[in-house]
Amino acid sequence: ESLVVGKQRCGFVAIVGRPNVGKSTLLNHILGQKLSITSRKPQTTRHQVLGIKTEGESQVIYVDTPGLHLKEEKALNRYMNRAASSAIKDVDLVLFVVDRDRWTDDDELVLRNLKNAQCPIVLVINKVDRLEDKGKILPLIESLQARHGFDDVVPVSALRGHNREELETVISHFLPENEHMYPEDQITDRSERFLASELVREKIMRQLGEEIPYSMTVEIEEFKASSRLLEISALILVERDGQKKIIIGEGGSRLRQIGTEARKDMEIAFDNKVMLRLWVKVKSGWADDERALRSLGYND
Ligand code: GDP
Ligand code: K
Ligand code: MG
Repeated sequence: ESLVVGKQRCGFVAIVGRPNVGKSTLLNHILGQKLSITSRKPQTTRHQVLGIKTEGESQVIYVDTPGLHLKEEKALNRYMNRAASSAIKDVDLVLFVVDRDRWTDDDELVLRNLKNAQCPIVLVINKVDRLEDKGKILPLIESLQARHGFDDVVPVSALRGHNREELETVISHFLPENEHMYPEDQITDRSERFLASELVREKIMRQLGEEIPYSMTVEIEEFKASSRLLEISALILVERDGQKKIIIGEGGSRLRQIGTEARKDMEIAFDNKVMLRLWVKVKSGWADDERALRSLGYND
């Protein structure tokens, strides 16, 4: 009688692509939990987020990245580009996510950046649920393959879950033999404070979209657990007084709605009753001030 014990596999997988192709949606779907915030607004993801998934002998450590983008005037943009470029170093696999048949200059920029990657690259064609003509997918795959020679190509719908398991099977083939780095029930390297601030930021982005610039930020001032509930105070920092008024809304109605939605998500995420207080403050010019960015934790 012999006992066959599989060797553990563990590796880092970077999810890259221009803003809005569905990188964070894909990661959340793979993890089966909301970890990375998503919205229709580009640049919702501002920090590098690790998502960890362990299944049997394999552990995948995903790195969701802020999208690379062309404008570099502001310190915040420079930070985001640095984070996105460094994500493709020291990983075992890159998932290059594109949006079905829409190829843009930003995709081109990301592809150019990938020329420096030392690891295999899998092309993930997302949002296939929105392809009007499914017959277009094969010619698209062929033309992208001819230009780059990807190690594999997988069409998916991150939102509907279509082909997710196939993608995970492909990923597992690229994992090196390594011992697991995290306990099997851990899904992120981020703190609960960080997740709380991201949930508030997501509600604001979703409700206000274009009215609020991506330079808006959320700081958790208090995160206190008592026997019966979690008390969380969050400070929303904006650049101008007009933006503060928009977030607060008439008679505070908008802020209340943001608070209610964020609290519901926090109660699910933290499995606890939550009392959430929100404040809005104007901090002018912070997005262009490297020192202020560092004091808010944007240091890489
Ligand atoms: P990211 O900027 O690349 O992280 O993109 P997000 O994950 O934030 O997604 C951007 C938008 O695309 C959101 O409105 C998502 O709901 C939507 N989206 C993502 N994946 C899919 C998909 O497979 N199908 C459709 N129809 N929409 C998707
Ligand atoms: K987005
Ligand atoms: Mg994202």
